[in-house]
Amino acid sequence: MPRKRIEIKPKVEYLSILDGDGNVDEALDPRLDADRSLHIYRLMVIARRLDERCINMQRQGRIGTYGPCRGQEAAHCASVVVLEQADWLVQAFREPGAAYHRGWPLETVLRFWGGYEEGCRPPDGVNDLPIAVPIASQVPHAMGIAWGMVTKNDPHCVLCYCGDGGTSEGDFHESLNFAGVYNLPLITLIQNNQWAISIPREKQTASETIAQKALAYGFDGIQVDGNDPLAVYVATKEAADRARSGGGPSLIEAVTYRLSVHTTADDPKKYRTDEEVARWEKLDPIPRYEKYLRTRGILDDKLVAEVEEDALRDVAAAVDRFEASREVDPLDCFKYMYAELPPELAEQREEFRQALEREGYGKSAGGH
Ligand SMILES: Cc1ncc(C[n+]2csc(CCOP(=O)(O)OP(=O)(O)O)c2C)c(N)n1
Repeated sequence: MPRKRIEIKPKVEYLSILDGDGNVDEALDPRLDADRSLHIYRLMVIARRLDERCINMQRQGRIGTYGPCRGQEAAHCASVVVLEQADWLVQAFREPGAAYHRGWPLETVLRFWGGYEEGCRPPDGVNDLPIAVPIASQVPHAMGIAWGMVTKNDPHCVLCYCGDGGTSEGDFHESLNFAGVYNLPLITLIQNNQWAISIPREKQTASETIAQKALAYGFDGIQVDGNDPLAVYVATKEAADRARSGGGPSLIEAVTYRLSVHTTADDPKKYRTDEEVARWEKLDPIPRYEKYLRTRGILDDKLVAEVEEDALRDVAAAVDRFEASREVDPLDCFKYMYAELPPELAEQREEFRQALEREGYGKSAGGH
């Protein structure tokens, strides 16, 4: 009847390759080729410009509530690029650059935040789930897809995003537990942006890191500087290679910061200080990465201007297409969840249809 220590193999690596000023650790630099390096940069710039435009559009009443990704671009833009076409992406709600990389037209992202069902439709042939706002719902969905892959001997992987707040949901724990037991090809990337609306990271968990939670489920977790595209890329690439070769799941904690509002319905001044924001502004991933690319001779003033111009043009064109194609049937919101509507929803649908008819919906020019 001894009292003894059970030896486990604790391992939580921390990875950072670019420092706060954009200087690289040569030994860890993955030296991505110029095309791939620039592609990540372009994704980050497009995500930022779309983000800015969406906030303005929400303020003008042209879309609904929007959740910005400002400051977090590296976490999704540098991780999504490791996916192969047949891998699956399960988005949360702050990853427009990832969707764009996977082939989602920007106007589809606008449609989601505009409240149109069409915003949930992935382009044909793209193995992605739509944006999902229910917190941590992404993880069991991704885990289920990964389990499907194992049962079908499909040698691909699933990348799933979740927030730090999401790690306090049962969905997160149940899915990681299952993924560990069945050795699933699941990569869960936590965007630890320090706040879940007004709840700080330290009120979500007493763990020193979120990454270490993987150890309890029998696999590895790594914490990376989430504002460092190179560290995010390397950690996700290793996780994807491992998953595709039968090595099982990974948990990546990307330590980042939400520089903007939680959503357009939120006032962060009520719960965090300007000093905190200013500290993180200095670690903005875009200028850091820009400096690195310049040092490598991949980027110069001319190309920066071109990337900016292209991003603004693409976003503006997407806004035009979004606003030119808003003729949808409001009853669509009943259309996709069930093959056959349960009686109470059938009743609601009928009530809604009658209300629209009474109000003459669709009879006047422009419809709605
Ligand atoms: C299941 C569920 N509960 C509550 C909410 C309301 N809600 C929206 S965002 C949010 C905080 C999420 O924080 P985190 O997971 O850290 O992600 P972040 O928004 O910071 O990216 C909450 C509670 C929700 N969307 N879904």
